[in-house]
Amino acid sequence: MSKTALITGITGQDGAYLSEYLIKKGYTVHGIKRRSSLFNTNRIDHLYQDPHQENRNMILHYGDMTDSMNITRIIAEVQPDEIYNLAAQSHVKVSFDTPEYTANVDGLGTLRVLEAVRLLNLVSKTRIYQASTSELYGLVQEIPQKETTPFYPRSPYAVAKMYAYWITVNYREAYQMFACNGILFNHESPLRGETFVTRKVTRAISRIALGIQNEVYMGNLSGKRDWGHAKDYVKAMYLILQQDMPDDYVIATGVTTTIRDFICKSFDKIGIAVEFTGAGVNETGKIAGIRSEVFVERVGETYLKRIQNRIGETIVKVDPEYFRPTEVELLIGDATKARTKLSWEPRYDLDALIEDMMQSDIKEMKKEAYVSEAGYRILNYFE
Ligand code: NAP
Ligand code: G4F
Repeated sequence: MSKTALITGITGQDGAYLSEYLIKKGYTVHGIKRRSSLFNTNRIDHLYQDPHQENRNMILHYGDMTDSMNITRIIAEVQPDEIYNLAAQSHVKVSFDTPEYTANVDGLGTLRVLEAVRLLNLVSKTRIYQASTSELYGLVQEIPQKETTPFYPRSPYAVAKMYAYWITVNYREAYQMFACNGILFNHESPLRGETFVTRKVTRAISRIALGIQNEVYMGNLSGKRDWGHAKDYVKAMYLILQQDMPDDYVIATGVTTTIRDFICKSFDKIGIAVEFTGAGVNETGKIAGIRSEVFVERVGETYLKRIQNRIGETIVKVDPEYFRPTEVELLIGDATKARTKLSWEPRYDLDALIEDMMQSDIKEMKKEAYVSEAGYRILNYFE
């Protein structure tokens, strides 16, 4: 018998990779998507099946984490073996602007899922994965961070996720639910939302290389993150729900890197050397040199002269608008428990992650460059 999974947040980065992974494993995957005035399913369109098709293994339901009745009805209809609760207002900076909404979706949303499973008498059938986060460690109390490290959240997002973490533990202990927290450190991919730092950087670099954008404005460049690939991390989610006993696990690579170094490494992928000088809001990054053969191979000869003419120019600047009222300065995880108990091993290191993201964004942005150049040629023709 194939298993049935319900994924909240199926239209997000992790939802997309997890759906693909579970479908390949023979699951029937149900997902909750929000109503939107624009299409919001582009990450999962390749998995979509027409509702008139028989024996579908991918089914979408309209829903929202703020609507208890809707969540309960969907769980009642789907009768899932596994629920992956990934839906969240997941942007830390945005949570300072929308703290109540973030608490409602990220904190109470988790309670709504757990309580629905309990009220529908699905406790013995349904296993629940809660998308917990390394943001819980915030002002870190231990280096590296592991399952036993005390939490010190530093944003409305992290505080909401702290409620979600403990209500998951509480329902496990109070009602013997198979409910687990995956405490995942930052994980990225070509599908990462465009306003998270890694994707913002790989997109901006691609656009700068192709002459669509002149510079990029960043926030805190000294923050350190433990970045893995989302493809590796969704496998951990699955493994966490396949164990004999429910438990909580840290998922991380154990390597930490500054935002500044991430930027340099990403530029390096296309042969551009960037040099940073100054400090704080006055820190800037300049083009220090270009390895032409690498640039031509990765970006194309057409764009080489333009970028060579920019050597010495500032292309990275700091805008304090991107600073957070309270920052998480250092995250580095110790995933020993996951490695030993789940036999989880990440396949991607940071270099392979950046390679994947840069290749994808260069390809994507070339389409944009081509369209804008074609438009420019048409305009010139008519002038
Ligand atoms: P993401 O790309 O931002 O996706 C979030 C998903 O939640 C989207 O499908 C979004 O729908 C949905 N959503 C937001 N508000 C909702 C609401 N009110 N009702 C229903 N759905 C709603 O996030 P992600 O990177 O895939 O992360 C998945 C989960 O893991 C999140 O809970 C995040 O907080 C957590 N997490 C992420 C990381 C990481 O580094 N990526 C690390 C630790 C934990 P739309 O597409 O319509 O916006
Ligand atoms: O990419 P970020 O926005 O991710 P952040 O805040 O670490 O949160 C992500 O990872 C968490 C896991 O630890 C998830 F729970 C959460 O849902 C989300 O997926 O920022 C990373 C770092 C921060 O220190 C930030 O201040 O990059 C710094 N940064 C510097 N300039 C910037 C920018 N962040 C963004 N988004 N944009 C900038 O221009």
